[in-house]
Amino acid sequence: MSRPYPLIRAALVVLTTCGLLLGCDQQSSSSGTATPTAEQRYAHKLSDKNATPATLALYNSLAGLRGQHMLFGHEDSLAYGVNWEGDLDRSDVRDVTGANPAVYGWELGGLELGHEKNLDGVNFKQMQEWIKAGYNRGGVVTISWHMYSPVSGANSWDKTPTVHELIPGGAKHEQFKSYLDTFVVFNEGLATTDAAGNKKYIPIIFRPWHEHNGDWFWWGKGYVSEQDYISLWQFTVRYLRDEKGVHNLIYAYSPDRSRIDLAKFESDYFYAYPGDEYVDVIGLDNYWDVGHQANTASADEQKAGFVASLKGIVRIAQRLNKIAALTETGNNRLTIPNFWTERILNPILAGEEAQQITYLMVWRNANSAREKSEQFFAPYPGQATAEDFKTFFAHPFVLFESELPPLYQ
Ligand code: BMA
Repeated sequence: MSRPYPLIRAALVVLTTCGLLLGCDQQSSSSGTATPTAEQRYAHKLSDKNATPATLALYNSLAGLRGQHMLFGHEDSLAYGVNWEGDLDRSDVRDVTGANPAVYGWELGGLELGHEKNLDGVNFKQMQEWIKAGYNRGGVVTISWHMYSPVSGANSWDKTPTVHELIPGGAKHEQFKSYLDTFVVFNEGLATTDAAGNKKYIPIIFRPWHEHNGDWFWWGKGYVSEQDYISLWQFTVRYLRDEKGVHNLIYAYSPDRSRIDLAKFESDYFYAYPGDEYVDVIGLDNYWDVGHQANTASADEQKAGFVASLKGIVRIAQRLNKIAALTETGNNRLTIPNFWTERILNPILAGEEAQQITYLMVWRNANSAREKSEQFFAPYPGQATAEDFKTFFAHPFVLFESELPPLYQ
């Protein structure tokens, strides 16, 4: 397994403790040893040059684990499960394995309208508590946003062209800013103040405007020009970072695999890419290669496609000195026997490249009684893949929350 970066990072730490050698102006500790700044310590830079030390540390910690470990994540894991709702400290993932996921996905859709609950019925105040609890246990937080259209008022699956009105010069630009402001307030609500009066923000892998190469969201291909999508993304980053001073975000870009031709992976992947200065995580949403109902390819062909798509993002990430992640994946209702080992773990471990992804996250386990539909991507006790999921959990390559090293220092 190749692991170049931990060595580089260790070397940097050694080098940068020698203030005289580098002529840097870091502070000296009381023992006289120079303390490197976060910028000096880390090999991987974020698009936000003023990112908080904890945010930069998280990014570099994930980079440092590459090739050795991959974090497992689950959307809405603590909020509800297939057969339960209302427990404040429970997860289908933990019911099966005894451990929480390492990465917690949360979703903001509806926050922009002042709703108390998101579009899937998760109370935002409670979501903040779950975010804090997961972070305090050492977990990783990632947030997506199925934003309602400020033009039509309908949800994110509405096809009314909207983006052109949101970007600077657009008729709904001010309203869009007020939508983004709701996240600024939400983010403030996650912060704590230390004894010295300094605010501490929770690092968040922020994943806006996802699957934009698909045609199912109003920010998707067909309802927005490539340039306007890029403007939307860039404005989102500049507004949060530069105008609102939000410095705890790691920006994840996540096109959908189903709209990428593997024969021209890079050109398809970079459709409407906002630019290296606006993206930190080279992500991919890939349901297509792991048993999507519309994919008629054989299991072997799908596995090959899965690996090829992961290699594609890993190569891009390596070239750009960023990290790669499988930002969404999963087999809805888990109908494939031994899904976790045969369709996820073994293909990832088969070569050196795919195993450089830093995390993967499966989507939510909808509560069957409330939503009256079967939709789940992680097993629950008794589910057909539960035993196989335990094997996946037990593999040293895969990290759940209880197995995480410190990621924020
Ligand atoms: C989708 C489905 C929907 C849900 C949405 C936002 O993929 O899970 O049921 O409303 O994500 O979480």
